[in-house]
Amino acid sequence: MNITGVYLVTDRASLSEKSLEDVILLAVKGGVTMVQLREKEGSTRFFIEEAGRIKKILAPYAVPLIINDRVDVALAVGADGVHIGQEDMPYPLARKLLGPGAIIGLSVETPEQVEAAEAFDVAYLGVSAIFVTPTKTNTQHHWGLDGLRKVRAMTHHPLVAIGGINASNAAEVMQAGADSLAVVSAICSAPDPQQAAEHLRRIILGTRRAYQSRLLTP
Ligand code: TZP
Ligand code: MG
Repeated sequence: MNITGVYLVTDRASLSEKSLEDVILLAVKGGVTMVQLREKEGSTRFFIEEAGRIKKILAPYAVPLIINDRVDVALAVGADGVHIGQEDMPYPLARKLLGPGAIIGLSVETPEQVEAAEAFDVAYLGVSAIFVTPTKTNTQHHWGLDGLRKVRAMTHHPLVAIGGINASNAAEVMQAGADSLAVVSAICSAPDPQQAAEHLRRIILGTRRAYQSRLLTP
């Protein structure tokens, strides 16, 4: 699994006037490569129904659907994977239940957690949170760009950076070692989610091109 590009993480509270389904469709048209459905409130029944609707929206674009926290919901709808935190189901159990083909991402908030994740065959580490963000106020630790560089040096797992990322800092987060940028408000709250996704995608492509030309320059 190639973990690169713009990764949309959903949050109903961050929506302005568009529905979540509309925002997801526009974001995917703008080039988002992964979508994580994150429903912190509401019933299990609603989560499953919503996940089924979003799976249908994503299918024609071959964009994977990742379920936040809930392995049961991922299994129920046949999602592509789950994103788990340090207080969710332990990684080995999630892998056992979902099987070898599932995309499983794991949040890391401390260097010790990065080290412990070396034993796991995760698809990516969610480096959380890079910056302070009003979208999630209970984040304990902020890695900053230096912290992200340290994580990059500690692990070979692909890194998805999350927390306070937007078009104004996306390039420096990529340069600090992220493979993918996960955003909530930069897309969910944008007046034009498609344009917002396109803008982030272009920034990521730009940093990759700069990196490749450095590699090719003798
Ligand atoms: N996990 C760590 S920070 C965060 C999550 C879900 C919220 C990121 O939101 P935003 O709006 O992209 O800063
Ligand atoms: Mg969680």
